[in-house]
Amino acid sequence: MKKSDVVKALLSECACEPGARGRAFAPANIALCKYWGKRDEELNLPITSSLSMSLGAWGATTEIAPRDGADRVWLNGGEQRPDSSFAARVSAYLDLFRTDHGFDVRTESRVPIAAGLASSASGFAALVLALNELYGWGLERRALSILARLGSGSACRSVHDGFVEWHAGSRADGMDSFAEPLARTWPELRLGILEVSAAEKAIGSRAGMKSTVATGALYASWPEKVADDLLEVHAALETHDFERLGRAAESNALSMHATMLSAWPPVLYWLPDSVKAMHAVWAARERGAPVYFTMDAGPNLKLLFLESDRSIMEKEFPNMRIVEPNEREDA
Ligand code: 2P0
Repeated sequence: MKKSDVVKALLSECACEPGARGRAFAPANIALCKYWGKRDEELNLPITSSLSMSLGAWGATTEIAPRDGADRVWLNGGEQRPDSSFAARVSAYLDLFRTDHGFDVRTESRVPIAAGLASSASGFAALVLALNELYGWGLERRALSILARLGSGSACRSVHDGFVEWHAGSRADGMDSFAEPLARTWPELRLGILEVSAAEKAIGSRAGMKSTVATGALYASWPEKVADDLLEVHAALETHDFERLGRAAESNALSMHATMLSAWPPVLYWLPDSVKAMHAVWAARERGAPVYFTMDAGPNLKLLFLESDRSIMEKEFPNMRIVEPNEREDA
């Protein structure tokens, strides 16, 4: 099945003619239980479910308008060359929706692109929400989540705020593979970004994932690990048990990286300073600071802690940037 078949099915009753412009914001998200591995690469259908937390005002705002001629794509005020990977990916995605015109697409992103800080997630989610405005589709979140997934898997979680679960689904057309927000909230939960490097990573997550699934000797154990961790995270969110949450998230992230290390050629996103930072987290925990980390397809650490421990954390990690997941900035 092709992406265009899914689009056709979801938009069969929607207008094809764009309005004057659409504009929307979508938050980045950090997975507490990770998505790593696809059962369908065309539709970005995952092998397992995953669970994330959206990052409030940290995300992308996208404005889109139709234009005559070729697409023009801007990122943070700078026009991107049409053959750049960013513009090419945006244009290829827009091919799914356009008739015979181009688009003017302007994205302002508050997250470093390609440094494992989920920039494609907020970018594609904001683009889909902006398209929904532009065309006046009036689609429900479930359909928007599916459309966002066609751009980037993790983007399907960024159409929601708060804690979000992406159901893996089992259908070949992916109509049961979408994200839903959880009813649970946890206003005291904080995320600290420990940036080790903002440089573009050597291997993209798409290629890293594919290679891990194809060759990772440990990958067979991953679905069971995710199933266990999802139960743990749900239970921890129900009872606001921070240590249970932190342990499940940290263990899930390290297990994901273990599957990558078992691939050939090996996939390793860590830099020496990433390992140093992990030891710093464990040392802080030994000293009694309730802090855990998670990591994505990049060298940076994301620390989980509670607002009540903010001053201890600021002392332990003076370079950390704190994200308040409940702070919201509307477009
Ligand atoms: C996640 N990551 O759950 C995991 C953890 C990275 C590590 O989702 O190929 O950019 O576009 O579906 O969504 C990054 O992968 O990959 C990702 P595609 P995506 O957040």
